[in-house]
This record gives sequence, structure tokens and C-alpha cells, in this order.
Amino acid sequence: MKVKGYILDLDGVICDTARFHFQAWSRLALEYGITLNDEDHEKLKGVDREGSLRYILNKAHISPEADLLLRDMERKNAWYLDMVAQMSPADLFPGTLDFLRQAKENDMRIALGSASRNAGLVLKKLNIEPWFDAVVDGNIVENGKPHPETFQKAATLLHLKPEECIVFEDAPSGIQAALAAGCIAIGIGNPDSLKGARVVLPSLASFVPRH
Ligand code: B16
Ligand code: MG
Repeated sequence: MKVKGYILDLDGVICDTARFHFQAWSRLALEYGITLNDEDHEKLKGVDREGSLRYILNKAHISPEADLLLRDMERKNAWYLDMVAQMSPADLFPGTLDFLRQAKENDMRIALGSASRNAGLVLKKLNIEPWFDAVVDGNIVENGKPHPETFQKAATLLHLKPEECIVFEDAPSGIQAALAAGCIAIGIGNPDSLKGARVVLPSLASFVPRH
């Protein structure tokens, strides 16, 4: 089937907001007496806000009561937003604009498929909103990755079948979600952790369309 659309994850594919998420979660984790390591960083990628907090509380052996969850998600998000406020188009991963330009020249439809509820703000800071025909983020999705909803919704908003879309993802949970949705999955980053992806590339800049 001919590929007609690209669905891009945000954090880890378009820009490195992962380090902001990790810094903010690490600050919170320290308050609970635990230090997050590289393995935790990898596991938290692509996981939604509540899922990430539950992971940390579980590691700290703290029971996740509703008011605590709410308070800590708000505190972490405030720290994260302080860092996002400093972002500019210079924070785009190299080659992203060329990728978007080339995609449009090839008549591809483009969607964002991010777990982040702050995705719209980050797109604005990066000044790339106008490139997207559809934006699916944590505000309009009920089931986070690895559930397929994010990518199913993105394909629907692009008026495409999932199998007509390539998903670009940096997180294991995102690759699982893309495959469960019936999309083609291309990994960005570490081949060891992105099993199931059709191919794993170092960045969007290395992508050469073959369709
Ligand atoms: P927020 P993506 C994900 O973005 C991040 O990888 C993950 O670390 C974060 O917890 C999640 O968004 C939710 O973000 O707290 O801003 O709603 O990779 O799906 O673009
Ligand atoms: Mg990601």
C-alpha cells in the first residue's frame, strides 16, 4: 500500500524535551530519596504524565494516592514548563525542517502523535505548527502509548488508513503503539531498545523515502 502520511512523535524525534522531562522527574524522585538512572530514563520515554509518576512512586515504594498524584504531577509540570519557556526554533533536531519540507514536496500528510499535554506549546516554541495537518496529543487521547489510540486518531484525522502511515518514534512504548495501530514503525535512536521497528535511524535527517 502506498505511504501517504507521516506521524511524528515529538519528544525524542523532533526535539530533546526528554532531558527536561527527566530533569523534572529526577528532582521529584530525589524528594522521595531515589535517584533515577539511565534505565529509568529509557523506560519513562513516551509514557504519559500519570504513568511516569506512578513508575517513580512505585520505585520509591510510596502508595499512589489520588491527591498526591495530582499535586506531584502539577509540581513536575511547572518545573518542566520553566524549561520549555526557554525553547526556541534552535532546539529543533538538525534536519527536521528539511524532513518536513521534503515530505510536503512529496505530497505527504503530516500529523503529530505525542503523549504530551504540552505538545501544542512546544510546537509553538519551535515555530513548526503550520507544517502539521493534524495534532494528536495527551489532551485528546484517553489511552496513552503503548495503546494504539494516539496513532489510530492521527491516521483518522489525516483521512488515511493506518497502513498508509509511517510513524517515527523514539520510545519502545511508541513503537508498540504504532504497530498495534497497524502503522509502519520507524525507530529513531537506539536499535537495541526499539525492537519491532522496520528500521531504526539515528534521526529524521537520515530518512530517505522509498515509497
Ligand atoms: P507531558 P512524546 C512524552 O512525549 C514524553 O516522552 C514523556 O516523557 C512524557 O511523560 C509524556 O510525553 C507526557 O508529557 O507531561 O508534557 O504531558 O514522546 O509522546 O512526544
Ligand atoms: Mg518520544
